[in-house]
Parts: sequence; C-alpha cells; structure tokens
Amino acid sequence: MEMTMRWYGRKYDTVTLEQIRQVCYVKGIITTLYEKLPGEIWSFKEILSMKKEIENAGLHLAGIESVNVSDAIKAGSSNRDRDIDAYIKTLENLGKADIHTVCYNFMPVFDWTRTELYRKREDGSTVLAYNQFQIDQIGPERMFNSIKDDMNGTIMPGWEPERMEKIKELFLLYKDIDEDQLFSNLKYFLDAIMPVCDKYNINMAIHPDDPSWSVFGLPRIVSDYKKLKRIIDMVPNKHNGITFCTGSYGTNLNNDLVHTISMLKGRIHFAHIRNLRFNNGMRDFEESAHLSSDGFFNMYTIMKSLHDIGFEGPIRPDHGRMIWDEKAMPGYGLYDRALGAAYLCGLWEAIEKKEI
Ligand SMILES: [Mn+2]
Repeated sequence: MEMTMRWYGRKYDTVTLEQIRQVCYVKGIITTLYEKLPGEIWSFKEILSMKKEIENAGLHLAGIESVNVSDAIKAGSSNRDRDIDAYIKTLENLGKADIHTVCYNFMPVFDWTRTELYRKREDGSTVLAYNQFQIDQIGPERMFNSIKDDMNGTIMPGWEPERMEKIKELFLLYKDIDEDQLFSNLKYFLDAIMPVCDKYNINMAIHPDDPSWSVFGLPRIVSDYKKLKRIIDMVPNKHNGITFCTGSYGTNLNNDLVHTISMLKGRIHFAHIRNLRFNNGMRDFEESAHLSSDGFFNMYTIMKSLHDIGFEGPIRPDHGRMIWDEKAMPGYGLYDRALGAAYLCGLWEAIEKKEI
C-alpha cells in the first residue's frame, strides 16, 4: 500500500505540499483539478502541470479524487453521451500522464451529507457529524445553506455553490429514477469507459454512498455488500473497482467491513480509512480519531484484511478531527490526518513484520 493524503491544490488547500512532505509517513498525494466541472475535459497540459507540482515537492501523484461524473450521466439524460465522451478524453489524458487510479461517486445530487461540520468533543477537538433526526426535520435546501455557512471560507468538495444553486432542478432530474435505473445508468457509463481504462490500465474506484442509506428519498446503489457485488459483477473487468471507505460504508452497522474487504479481493483499488463513533443508535455518528478505541471500528482487522488480500493501492487517512486550533477545511486539517497516517502505517508495519 501507499500512504497518501488528499490535497486540493495550492489555491484551495490550507495545507501545503511542503508540510505533507514532512509528515514522512505520507509519500503519495491524491488530488484533483478542483475547478473542473463535471463534463469538462481535463487537458493533458493541465494534468501534467498538476503532476509536476506534486513531484517537484518530492511527492508522488498516487491518484485522482475525483473525476466527477455529471448528473446527465447519473440520471441517464439524453445528453449523457457528450459527457461520457469528455470523461473518456480526460481518462485518456490521465493515462498518458501515467496516472492509474481514479475515484468517483455515483450519488445523486449530494456527494456526502453531514449535519454538523464542527461538533465539539469532550477534549475540545471538533469533528464532522451526522444526525438523522436533524435531516428529517430540514429539507435539502436548508441543509445546503447551513453547510455553506459553516465552511470556514473554504469550498467543500461536492458542495460547490454553482451546483447547489440548481438543487431544485437536480431533484426534478432524479424524480423518476429508482435504484435499478441508477444501476443501469452506472453500467452504461462503465461499459463506455472500460476500453480506455484497459488501454491505459486505469483503475476506476467508485466511492460508497455517504451515509449508506437513502437521504431525502434519493436512490443509493453503493451502500451494502449486495450492491457492491452487483456493481462488480455487472461489468466484470478488474478496472471496474471500489474505493473502500470505512467511514462511509461503515455508517451502516450491518455492513461487515472485514468480510467485504475479503470478498472484494482484486477489486479494491483505493482505501479511505477513518473511524466513527455512534451515539444513541446508528443514525447519529461522528468522525472520531483513527484510533480503534476512540470509535467503533477495529482498525487492526481492517488493515490486516487489506494486507491479506494483497492490497497495493493508495490508502488515505480520510477525514480527521480539527485539533490544536488548526483552521482548515472541515475534515482536511493537517494535524489529525498526519496522526492518522502515522497510526495506520504503524499498524501496517506490525502486520507486515509479523508475517516474516
Ligand atoms: Mn471516503
């Protein structure tokens, strides 16, 4: 595995590549061209300059998160082929630049949902949190406004203002789309992009829905093992794979993380590792420290099962708490993600050395 950290680019991120380099445990960067809208082509030149910047800082561009899939593709609208063509051109340019891991999601309207970006914990740190009761009380527009006011001057991925201005239109677009239709739209997209993925050895890694149940009545198809298996089986190509995100997939306590990892051997191309603490039942959770004892997940068994399936892709510590008065995009401060990376590397080293 390669330990990585997500980075949004010099213009948007409060954390610098030079700081990430000094984390030492982290050798790879997961990034994106943040300003690109879904459906836009990423030029080879733009990709190369992004890559050079990372390499000049002594780091390795380990993968893209994300090349966003347009709503036309997700909803299967009449103009989806145009967006799929643009996606294929982007993949081609990424392949030519020797980039082989691409994360994406297929969630209608919202990339992820939280009700709080700064829930204060007993020790004074703050974390992102979700409470279903609150979601049930507010509509999507009110949720968007409260998240927007809470972003600390940053722009959260998936919550870009231009996109959210169209929220009513987006809900209309998905009005008649059920899970089966969404699966079939995903298959259509994957069938179209697999040839370019084969040509350039690009691993597509779909991100689980976050949280792993339907929010605001929207369909969800990347939320439990049966659905993951359906995705894997409907396009039987190793380049059609999964981003195994413990903090998203694990929101549903019925999902067995370790079992799922072992069943998806060869098809997990990227891993996001974080821990969750559940309060008052499963539909109120917060993003805890990575340490097993601070949350619900057994990080040792998760890392061990990734190790045992021969996982060689990038891992990132995913979100962290906000600690030591850091001001950063919620979930994406340097300090706690660095602690998370160190902890996960420690587990991995112990697992590897035990095998010898
Ligand atoms: Mn994730």
